[in-house]
Amino acid sequence: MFYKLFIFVFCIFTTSGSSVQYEKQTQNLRTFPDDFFFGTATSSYQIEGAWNEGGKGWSMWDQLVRTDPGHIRDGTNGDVAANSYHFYKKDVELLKELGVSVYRFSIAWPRILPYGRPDYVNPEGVAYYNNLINELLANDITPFVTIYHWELPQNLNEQGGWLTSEIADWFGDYARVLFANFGDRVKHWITINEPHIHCSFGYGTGSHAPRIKSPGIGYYECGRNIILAHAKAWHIYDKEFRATQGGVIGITLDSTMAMPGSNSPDDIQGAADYMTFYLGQYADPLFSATGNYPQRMIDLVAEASRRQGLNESRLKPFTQEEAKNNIGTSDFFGLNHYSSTYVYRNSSVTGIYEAPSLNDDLQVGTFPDPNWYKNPTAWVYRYGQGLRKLLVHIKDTYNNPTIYITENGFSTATGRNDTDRADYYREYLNGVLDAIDDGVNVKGYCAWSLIDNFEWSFGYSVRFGLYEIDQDDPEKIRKPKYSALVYKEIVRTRTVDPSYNPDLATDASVDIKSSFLFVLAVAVLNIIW
Ligand code: PNW
Repeated sequence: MFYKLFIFVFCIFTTSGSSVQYEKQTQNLRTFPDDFFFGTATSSYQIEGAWNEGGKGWSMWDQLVRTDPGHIRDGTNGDVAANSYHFYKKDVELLKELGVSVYRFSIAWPRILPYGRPDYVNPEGVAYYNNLINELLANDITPFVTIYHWELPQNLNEQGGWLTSEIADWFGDYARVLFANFGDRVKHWITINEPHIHCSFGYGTGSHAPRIKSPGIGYYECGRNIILAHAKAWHIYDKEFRATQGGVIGITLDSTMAMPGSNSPDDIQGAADYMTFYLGQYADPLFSATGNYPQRMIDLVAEASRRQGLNESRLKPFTQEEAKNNIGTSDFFGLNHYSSTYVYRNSSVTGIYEAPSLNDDLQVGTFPDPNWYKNPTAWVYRYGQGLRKLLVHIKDTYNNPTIYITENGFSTATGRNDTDRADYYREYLNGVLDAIDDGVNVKGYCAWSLIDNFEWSFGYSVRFGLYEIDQDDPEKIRKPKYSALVYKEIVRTRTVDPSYNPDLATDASVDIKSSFLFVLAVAVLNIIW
């Protein structure tokens, strides 16, 4: 009788997952400051699904996947994705489980304004985001809301989208609807996600919606209009809402960290120019005292345009009035960062790029360090010191702004034993600790991404989630990966302990259902026995 009880109790213990084999190292681990937050990030098209439910209009991504499905690597789309439109409470449960205090998500413009303009506001769309925001706040999680993460209403795309300057007004009017509806509870706004990637992929190479290939003209026009639209939304918030709502509003820029491939002056200048073209193009108008593009970039594009026989530069500097309106219009520096690169400039790159294009204007080549680890699925090379260098670069170039890291993450294929992603997070968060020691004013970090999601033109073939989702599962059950357990411990201890090695197989949160069934089976056997 007693031995049966013993076996029963033993089984409960071995399946309940409470046995994490881990003892904290005694060495002195650095701690993240008290005012530094941890969070995770997602975006609406990549997780929500419900593409034609609840009164939502079409976005230019809905248009792309319906008219050109073969363009997506695995032929999939965001029609259902993680189904967060219906399962948003599951996402909030994960955030609780991770112990993070911030959730960065985006609002789908056509879910709020199905035709893009504010003459009709969709009540079901407003209700959905109200529910999500209220659920977050009820769980003590601060919403960081991205107003635009690449889901332009198709209607506005057909009227010129980011290639028309009218979009500054369209965007401002949309942002005002969000401030009016959600600003009583949302105190952190991000206007636009990654202008560089959006303009480069959407209007340069054409690999993202709206698939326009114009790398030397459309790309720059898109970027210019994005800056104007951002500034418009900031001024609307500042004038009409800040006094009563008391929040902050900024932009999220992406940047790779570029380093010279050698000590040659050409490589050094090439790496500096790379940072100027990719980051400075967007950061200088908002964070420098000129309110305009970096002079070096203005000169280089003007020179190339002249050589090409054009009457004016393809990069149109902001007018004095516009520049004045740009200055200081980001309350914080939102930063997305994934990877680093080495840069060279010599005669071998002359004339190799399609012209006109940013690449041709910039005239550099890039290569990774062969020692940087990379998962075969994507472009992300792991080099945590790159993030440190980038943070220091921003501090030194833009007068030490408050920085929030709004995305950072690593790609893998499917599978939950993602020790390489966990190593990535450890390495990059150590880079952040180094940057804090360097005096950088970095105040928060969001891991990209909470859950596996629709990775744009790669579909679901490339995964960035801390939690895995089996795309064939209609319930879209979210299961933690090894990296989720590691991130959770970093958040809990506010340190990066290299020796923490959780046991994915016995973690309590992994598969409560199946361990419960096992215990039940043992109990039943016990009774029969
Ligand atoms: C970001 N690059 O895009 C986006 O904000 C997310 O929507 C996306 O899922 C995530 O990063 C992962 O890709 C990027 O080539 C896409 O350097 C490409 C690059 C950087 C960011």
